[in-house]
Amino acid sequence: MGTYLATSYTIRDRLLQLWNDTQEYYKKEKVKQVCYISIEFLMGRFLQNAIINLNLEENYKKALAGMGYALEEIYEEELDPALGNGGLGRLAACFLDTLATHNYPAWGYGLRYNYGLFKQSIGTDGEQLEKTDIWLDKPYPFMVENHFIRIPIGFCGTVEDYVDPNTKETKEESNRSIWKPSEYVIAQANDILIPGYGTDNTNTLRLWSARAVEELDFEKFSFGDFKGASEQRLNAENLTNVLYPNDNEAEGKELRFKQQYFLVAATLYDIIRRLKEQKRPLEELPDFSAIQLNDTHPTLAIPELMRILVDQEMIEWDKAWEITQKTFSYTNHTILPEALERWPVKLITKLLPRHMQIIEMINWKFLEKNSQVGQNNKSKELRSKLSIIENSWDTLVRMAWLGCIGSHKVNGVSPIHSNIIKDQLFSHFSSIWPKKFVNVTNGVTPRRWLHACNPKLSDLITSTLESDDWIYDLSHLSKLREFADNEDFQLKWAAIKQYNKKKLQRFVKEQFGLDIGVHDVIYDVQIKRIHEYKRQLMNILSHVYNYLQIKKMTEEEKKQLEKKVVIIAGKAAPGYKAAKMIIKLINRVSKVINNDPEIGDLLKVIYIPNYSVTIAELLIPATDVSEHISTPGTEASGTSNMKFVLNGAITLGTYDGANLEIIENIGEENVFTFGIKASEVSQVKQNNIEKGAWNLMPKSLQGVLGIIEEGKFGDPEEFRMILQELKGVDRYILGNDFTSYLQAQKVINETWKNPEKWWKMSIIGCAGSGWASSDRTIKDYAETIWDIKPCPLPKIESNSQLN
Ligand code: RUG
Repeated sequence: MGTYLATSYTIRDRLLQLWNDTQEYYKKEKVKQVCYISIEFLMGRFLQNAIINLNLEENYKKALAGMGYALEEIYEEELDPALGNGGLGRLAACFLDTLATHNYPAWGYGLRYNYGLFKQSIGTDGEQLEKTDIWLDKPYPFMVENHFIRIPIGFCGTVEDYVDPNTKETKEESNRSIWKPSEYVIAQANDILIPGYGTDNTNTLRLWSARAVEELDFEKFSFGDFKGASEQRLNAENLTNVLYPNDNEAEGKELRFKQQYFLVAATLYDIIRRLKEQKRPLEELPDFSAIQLNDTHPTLAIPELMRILVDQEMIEWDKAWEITQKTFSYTNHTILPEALERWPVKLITKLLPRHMQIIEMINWKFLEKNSQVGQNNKSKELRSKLSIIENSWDTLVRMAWLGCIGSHKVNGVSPIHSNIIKDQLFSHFSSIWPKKFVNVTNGVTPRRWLHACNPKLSDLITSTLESDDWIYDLSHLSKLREFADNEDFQLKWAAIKQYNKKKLQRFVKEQFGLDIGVHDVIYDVQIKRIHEYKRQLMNILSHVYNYLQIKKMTEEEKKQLEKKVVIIAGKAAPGYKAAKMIIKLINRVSKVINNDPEIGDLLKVIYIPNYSVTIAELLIPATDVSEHISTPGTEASGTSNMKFVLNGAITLGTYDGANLEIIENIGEENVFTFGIKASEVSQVKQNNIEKGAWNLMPKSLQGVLGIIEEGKFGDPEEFRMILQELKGVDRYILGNDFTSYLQAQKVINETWKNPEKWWKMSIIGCAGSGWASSDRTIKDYAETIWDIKPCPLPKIESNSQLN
């Protein structure tokens, strides 16, 4: 730990200087910035990223070797902060890397949770176990507490009429009121410095942590009430204690709501403070900063900004609304109904009484303008579709509606997803504002997801292209196409895959004591959150089927078979019963298959616990086939599909999310596709409901379910819920897609027998991944939504202090 800390502090020192220079320069230039608000930032390890971005890896290696240390081993000592659940938080982290790399003036704003996403282990019965991730237990050199930035955030209390100090009158038409919160919590800034690759520009990720207004109640303390004396502190700190462990599912807890408000209130205060520092009026906010709302979690920023403008800054409502809409834009990341946040009006009224009034006013004004008033049913129907407030089991505020209405642009994250939100989820809004809805396809940073995690492949690409420009502009990869058939190049390419597979092989041996082969074995990997729509269940059921087939084979037939190692990793939300059952089933199946001497090394199934960014960095470069098999229309984009294809894995995928972009860019002949299209899903679902999924299920799958019910993998009662779902309505249409999924696996096995074809597909995949860079994504946002421009720090100014 000591060497790791010492190394990290040297990097931090350098970053602090660059950061100071950058911030001063942005201020001087008065450039427009973007503020990216996200309740999650899944950053991954920092040290290697910073050393690489600052182009210091060789220097550090040499210097440390001189002292008897290996830099790679020092990297391994770093913890991996888990301040995110999955794709949404990791996307935000990729964006920060790109923004700094391309010199965009940018800020990330999030929460510094005391406990990250739970640590997952697997119990003796195959079940998921959860343990608190106390990541702040160890020093974390890359986060700096900024003592100058402490902001009081109010909650609850009352709302009073505004009285004009001159006329002593209240004016209803001013829409102005005074909120008097009854509780306060302090938001403390913690800054993580974000270095760009090959530039001095260093941006900020500001994470807020909660503190009490008064750390200790001295009166209580002096009367011996020690517990009571620190009660306020504990209550306040509780606010940013935990990251809610849900991915694609809304969490309806009061504390979560408070976290959301805490995040946006502190952030807006900070942005406006910086605007005022430049002595600029509030009317200039949209020219000072674009604010991107990463999903609906930060949409309370809309009524909060209205409150600041109208109640505090005395700006007239319509003008305030114009500023607000021009400032915000909102990204939708899901259409799954369970993930669309809706907060009870009662809860908002209790915690943020003034904000509830503002939301009602926004809604009223919007409906007045956009739905005909009248008593006929049609206009009532339209009003209820458009209304931010929904009357269902409770009176609820639809946060996605608020996001749409309060922003000038709304984007989805892949073409198919953006079309669904425009034509289905928000069709009523897109007919009012056709130009508001746009697509910005997700991307990943090539620095972390190829250059750093797969150094050998990175070197091969650089030497082949005779330039490392691709690290900065991924479209250069297209030149690799020329080498796709080249035998010598294919051999080098394949050798690197073998090297990465060996690394993974060693890990598997160390962690699980399991021997797996490398050379003639297909590594088939599915790593992502465990969710019914992502269909890990279909994956494991297919391998039960394959297992049963192998058991029936003669020794001769077995010799013809391709060997396969199936790897699955991912966490399930602790309250998500079906997902936890799927994990248990995977582990039970794995135990039976891996210990069956008749199977030997023909098939192995490995569940890797505690999936993280670091584990992904090990697995992705070692993968031959990567699975992205969600039900069409459910995965908004997916981003690991891009990381895999970039690293030469061939996609086994459905026609969903960004798989479609992969298909379009590299050609369907280079992807293993299967299953139906999104447009066919509703018909299949309807058939399942009408005829019963069991009756429509292929015999192959019925047989697999039968074996589970016979108790082959333990008491079938433990899997009752997922089995019943499959036999009943099968919402994610596993039954329908099972046969073509098995067929695609056959095609994979056949293709594997032809190495030239295999490596050609692999190389073409990488060559056709230029579009998958987050650099392209950010350029799209900057040009079509944020209207910001790069502002590179002049080299001489900053370096003069450093050299
Ligand atoms: O599930 C989506 C992924 O499809 C997507 O790639 C990612 C980034 O856009 O966001 C994921 N997501 C959506 N995570 N949480 C949500 C809903 O809040």
